[in-house]
Amino acid sequence: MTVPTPLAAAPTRRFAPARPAGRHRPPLDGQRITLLKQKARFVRTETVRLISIAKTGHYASSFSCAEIFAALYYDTMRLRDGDPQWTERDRFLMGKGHAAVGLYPLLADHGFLDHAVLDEYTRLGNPLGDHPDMRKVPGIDFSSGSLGHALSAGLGMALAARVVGADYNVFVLLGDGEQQEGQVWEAALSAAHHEAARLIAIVDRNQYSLDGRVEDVMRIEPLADKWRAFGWQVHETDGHDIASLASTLRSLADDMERTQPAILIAHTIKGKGITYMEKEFGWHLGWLAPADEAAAYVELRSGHDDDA
Ligand SMILES: Cc1ncc(C[n+]2csc(CCOP(=O)(O)OP(=O)(O)O)c2C)c(N)n1
Ligand SMILES: [Mg+2]
Repeated sequence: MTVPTPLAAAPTRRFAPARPAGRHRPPLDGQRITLLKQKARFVRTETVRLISIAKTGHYASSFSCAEIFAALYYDTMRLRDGDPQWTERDRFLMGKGHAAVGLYPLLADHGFLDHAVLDEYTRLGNPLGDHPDMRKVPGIDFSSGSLGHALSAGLGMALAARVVGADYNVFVLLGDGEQQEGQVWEAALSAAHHEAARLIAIVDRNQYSLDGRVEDVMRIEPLADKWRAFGWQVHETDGHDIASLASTLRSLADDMERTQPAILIAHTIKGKGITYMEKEFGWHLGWLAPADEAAAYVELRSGHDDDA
């Protein structure tokens, strides 16, 4: 006889109240898109600025998900400025924690931490490290850096919401190289089994990991089919097309009928925004000398990153 666990016995919809007012958003019109593009550019310029303080960092990994960060933090997620512990907030976990340098400026922008803290990025005693620490940084929901764990942790948070009757969404950003971690697939199985519909994963499908093309290191395609076979609802979009990204994320966040977890495969370019970094895996970790840094600002501000 099969004895259902309390979680398995709890269909998601029974625990999903109507979306409260906190999730009303303005129309996704030209003005809104312009704002989101500006925020993505802010992620890139701040990434350059902070890495110049640390003198090493993950430019390319942050650049590929700049639009994803912008869409989540300025359009999709339910957040309350200045209140990083708000219990009703949507959660965000980064499997690819090494790109946290691009996220910290957004946390400061939302009043979760003081802007001055950014200016001391990675210095001794500063809470902001190359990888995010939930015990030190307000607004970080999960400490990451060791690839592969965030989806399992996010699933736990999604199931916890069901138990307490909360309706927050849990977003988990995964790298495409991170898809090679076995733990990701245990979480995938488990989330589908438990019908964790409020769990929304996003894959930054930038084609590269640390030391080469993902397909050369260890093949992950056909990726969408794999997730579908694991019982997930799968979507794909251009991860630099902010309008498409934001509208897809809105529909995933607001879909109260879905009974499966959902995943958005966002096709991106590693290093997007600085021509010589694009698709060049050598820039996974690096440092721009001052003259190159000045040129990087010029290129980023010229709108090269804005052409999606
Ligand atoms: C468990 C684990 N193994 C290895 C590493 C070293 N590492 C750091 S980043 C990285 C590549 C990640 O590639 P991907 O997930 O595609 O991220 P992105 O391209 O967005 O930087 C690796 C292997 C790690 N952080 N954790
Ligand atoms: Mg990658």
